[in-house]
Amino acid sequence: MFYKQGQRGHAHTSPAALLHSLYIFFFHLLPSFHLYHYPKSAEFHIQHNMKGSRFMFLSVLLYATFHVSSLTDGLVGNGNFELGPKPSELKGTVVIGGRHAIPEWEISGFVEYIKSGQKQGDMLLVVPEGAYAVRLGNEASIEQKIKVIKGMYYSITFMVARTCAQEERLNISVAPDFGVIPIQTLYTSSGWDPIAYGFKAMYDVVEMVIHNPGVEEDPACGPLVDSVALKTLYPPKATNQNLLKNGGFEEGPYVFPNSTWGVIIPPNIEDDHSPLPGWMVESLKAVKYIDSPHFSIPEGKRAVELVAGKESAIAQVARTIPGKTYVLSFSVGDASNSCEGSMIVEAFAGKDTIKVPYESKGKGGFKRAALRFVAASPRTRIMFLSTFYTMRSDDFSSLCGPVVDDVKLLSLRKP
Ligand SMILES: [Ca+2]
Ligand SMILES: [Ca+2]
Repeated sequence: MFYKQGQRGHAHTSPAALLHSLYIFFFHLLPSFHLYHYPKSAEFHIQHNMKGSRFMFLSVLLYATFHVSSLTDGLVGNGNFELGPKPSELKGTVVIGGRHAIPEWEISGFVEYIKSGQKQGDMLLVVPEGAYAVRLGNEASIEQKIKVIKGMYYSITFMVARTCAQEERLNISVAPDFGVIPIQTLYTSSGWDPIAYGFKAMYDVVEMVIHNPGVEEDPACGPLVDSVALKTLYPPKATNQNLLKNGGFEEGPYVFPNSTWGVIIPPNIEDDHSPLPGWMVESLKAVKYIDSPHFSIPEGKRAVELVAGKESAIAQVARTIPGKTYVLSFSVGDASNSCEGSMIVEAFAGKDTIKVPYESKGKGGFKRAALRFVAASPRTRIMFLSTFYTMRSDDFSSLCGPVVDDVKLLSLRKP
């Protein structure tokens, strides 16, 4: 079940091929138009200084083809909830205006529209983005239909905060998949965790539902949600340069450009629909996905930080040939986030293991390590975890840990 490379490869190449043929088509048909730049999501853009019917024709066609792309790699419609219900649709903070009271969303159940600075009891509610967010009471949900490309992989990133002491959970679903995300553990001292969820689009239009399955006595309990964003994933394949997929973690969920917290990849994620393509997050707790604008990264722009000791692990199952010798090499470092002390990363390849000590001064840096092993079966589980829990020296409420990046698995020709 861990190998669906054919599908993934297809999903990866077809939009690019389509873009390319459209580019060629328009380049020859309309030589005065310069398709000068491929932007982020679908890598496509046109100049805005055009006029006339040909431009209309072009834009209509492009809109029809690329509307989906314009929705990806960023907030979904009103994903930051800055557009709110009319005053008549609110009773205090409670949305009473029906299913469509919050623009772009469909809501049901006890949904509150929260303004930054509002108080709940003696707690001041902080909104992570802009001035507004929503709170989902017992059995409340928010839902949005999103145009996607059937067969493609996507990740959703959203900000969530719990409000009551009880264990809270969120059920996020994009039919037919769903995931229940525990939010009893906060990974950031801001109180808001950016959380990622991955899915494969089974339809051209999918319904993304964020639902609070909780049944608390206090209806005002229930998580706050803000900044819902979507990103297309291009799951990388294993190659003869690396038997692991996405070994550098460069392909992953949307990271809010202004967020200094990284993104939480929640636990119990299977390879098929991981927001971190190729990788599973095993055991009880999350790993953190970090980016180079805000953290020290050993290779490229992205890496993972093992923030929950032995309770969180990332893993991938690689195809191996029994009896053959392999080398698993990787970088261990720190994210330059005041995460100091003696760290140990444990790497596993099937039953073989290596412990890699790393002395972190919390200022960035990394070292390479390698584990040589003989494969015992056609599939070898590669796994990483941190031996210890670590806290940031500047913030004792934030978990942190060693960074793992640039993971390579190669077979040795001469064992
Ligand atoms: Ca907001
Ligand atoms: Ca990397």
